[in-house]
Amino acid sequence: MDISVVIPLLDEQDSLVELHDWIAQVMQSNQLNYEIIFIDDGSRDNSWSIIKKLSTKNPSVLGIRFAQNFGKSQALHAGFEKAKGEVIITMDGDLQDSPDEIPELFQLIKKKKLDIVSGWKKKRYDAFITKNLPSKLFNWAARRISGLKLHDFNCGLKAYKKEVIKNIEVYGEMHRYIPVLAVNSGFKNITEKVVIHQARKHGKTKFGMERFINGFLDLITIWFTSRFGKRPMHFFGFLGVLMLIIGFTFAAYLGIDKLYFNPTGRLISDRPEFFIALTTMIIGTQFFVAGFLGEIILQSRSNKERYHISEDTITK
Ligand SMILES: Nc1nc2c(ncn2[C@@H]2O[C@H](COP(=O)(O)OP(=O)(O)OP(=O)(O)O)[C@@H](O)[C@H]2O)c(=O)[nH]1
Ligand SMILES: [Mg+2]
Repeated sequence: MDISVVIPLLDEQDSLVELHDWIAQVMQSNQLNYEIIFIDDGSRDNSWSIIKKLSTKNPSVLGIRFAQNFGKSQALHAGFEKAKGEVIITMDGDLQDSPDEIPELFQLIKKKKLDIVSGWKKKRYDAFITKNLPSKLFNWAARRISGLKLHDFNCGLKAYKKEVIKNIEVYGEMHRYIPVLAVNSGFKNITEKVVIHQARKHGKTKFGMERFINGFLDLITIWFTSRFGKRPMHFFGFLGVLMLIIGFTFAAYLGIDKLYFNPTGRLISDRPEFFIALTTMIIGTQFFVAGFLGEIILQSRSNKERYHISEDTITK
């Protein structure tokens, strides 16, 4: 199997047949072995019955149906689990990504030995204020925080070498950051390719402005987990120690001052230093608790999740 096309979708009944026919035609004319995996994420329209019909007509069509809406990342994850192709291509189900890009993406991964090729909708057919401008800001922030120089994190059209998707866990709404997750697991050969983007023909958009806010929060999570995910105590312990040092310094100052220099002066509990000492010590302790909890959670995970072995490993 050369290619698995993974298509997560929600309520895209009007696009599916055209999308399927187009992909099938591209695959045939390029003589590629393929499968199409549609993941219907709890659609309330006729998407699922259309997928069923397509799969009886074409044996290369598979369908996964979620019992309710679980989100695009979960859909991608389910599709990745099933995918058998050497190269996995994800695309949107709304015909905005062009299947004509598939052969070139496939060649890039195969010939140039790349891990990921990420699509870049350089010329977009979307509203400027509500979509393009926030998207530019978002991508700028994502580049700064992740250190990965991609122009278009949100693009649904991406191609992966099989090992990549079998080695990373997409969860929550992390589908935007699969390349970042991949880099964090040691897949460094990532590039981007300008892809054709088309205006939405049928149906309506599923993501509003909240995607940029959620996307930004996810970015902070990614930053944190990539740096300290495997050693939470180094992060929380550092902050905890800092807080406790501040707290103990103030407490010692108050005690020495009271005992030796100012025994008849103001009550300790009347002085602002007392409250600084108190709060920083409490916060410091909480940081430590957070660190310990993090370490305990980490211990309970299997060792397999902690590293990924490169293909170059010597086995005899
Ligand atoms: N599995 C799954 N797929 C979804 C969900 N929401 C959207 N999608 C799919 O993700 C793709 C992108 O969603 P769109 O709403 O088209 O987002 P967009 O392309 O940025 O927005 P438009 O330009 O307005 O189309 C489409 O194929 C949707 O069907 C969801 O909750 N679960
Ligand atoms: Mg779309």
